[in-house]
Amino acid sequence: MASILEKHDSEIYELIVKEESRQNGSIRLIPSENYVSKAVMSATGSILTNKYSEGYPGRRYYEGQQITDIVETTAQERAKKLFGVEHVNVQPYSGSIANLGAYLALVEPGETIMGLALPDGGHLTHGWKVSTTGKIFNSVQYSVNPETGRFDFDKIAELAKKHKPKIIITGASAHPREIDFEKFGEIAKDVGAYHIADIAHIAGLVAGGVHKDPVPYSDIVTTTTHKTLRGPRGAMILCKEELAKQVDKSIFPGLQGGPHMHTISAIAVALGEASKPAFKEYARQIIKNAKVLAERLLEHGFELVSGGTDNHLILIDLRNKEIPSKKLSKALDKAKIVTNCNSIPNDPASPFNPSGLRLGTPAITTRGMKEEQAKQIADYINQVTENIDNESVIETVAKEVSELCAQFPVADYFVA
Ligand code: DSN
Repeated sequence: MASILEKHDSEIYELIVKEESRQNGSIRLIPSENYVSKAVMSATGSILTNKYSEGYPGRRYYEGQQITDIVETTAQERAKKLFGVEHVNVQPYSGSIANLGAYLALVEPGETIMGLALPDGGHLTHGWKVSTTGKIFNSVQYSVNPETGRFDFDKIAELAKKHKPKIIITGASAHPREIDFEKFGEIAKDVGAYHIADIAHIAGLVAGGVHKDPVPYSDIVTTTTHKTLRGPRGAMILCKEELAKQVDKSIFPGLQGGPHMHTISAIAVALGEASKPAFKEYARQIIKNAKVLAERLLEHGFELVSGGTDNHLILIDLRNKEIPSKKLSKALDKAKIVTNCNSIPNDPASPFNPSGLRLGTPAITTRGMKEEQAKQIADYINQVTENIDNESVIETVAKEVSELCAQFPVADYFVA
């Protein structure tokens, strides 16, 4: 496939090869990123991209659905089994659409929803003011305790009682601790709200049995498929049978046209991979690596939001280091360590140059790195931080990172 692209469009081919080399030659710590298997990549790039399939299996608007119906049903069945749910919609193009679709399946625009504020680790689509979800709904935002970085359930319950939201959204993009979906479920029940759990970041941890399961405590679960779950860029909505019709209608025809069958087939492949015992081990190792990375960073004097991690993610509070996070993330990028700046709870700084740096271990764990390498990575991060203006130290770290990456090769998934 690669050689066809090389002959047909060498400009794009070369860019993809360069990006592959960048991904393989760097320590990728952005917690929402991963490396998919060759099999997932192959399904994503398959001829299924040629097909339109508006509707759902057995009820399509165009003909020629003999195979696509089976592909979609297979993805649904695998997801139902893996997450133990009654109904799954595998069509959302992204997590943002999955979330909007889930809200609109349950409530009308103008009604009240309540989600975690973006600077406190929430997601734009949990009702943050610049997102459509913060504009078309009456959005109330809850926070974490800025001192502890943890949820204060009494305060959240009080806020829910005051505003009586129709939906409470849980889940996060930058929360380093296990989320107690049961407690959130109780708060929602007490005020008569639906509980939607967005498990985009932790879906692989839930599937691997190393994070509390949201399914028994929520009405709808949304997730992307490409983070810890290690599938293609896509999303799913999981729910009880009684909500199936309204969820499906909300996605198609409510928000989308034809589903992306190539993506859906790759989701099926990823779900198959996630149901294997090796995936459970992968999920366990993600957390072990994150814990060691966090402990070593603490030893180097870094402050971490909530003091550590229970999951795949670490949020460094850089204020004591007095280094702008953008400066550090750029220096780390030069050293081939790829992270992202992130707001921290109660952040005094701007969202484009906030006070936090977000790290995660899903991608390094996929390439086989373990505790020893996680510790070494913390040492590199410290070395760059301590020598932020010293180009030669940064170059030395970059060389060492290249050598480390060479010892943990990523499967040659494109240039085959
Ligand atoms: N952009 C994703 C992340 O990095 O967490 C969330 O959608």
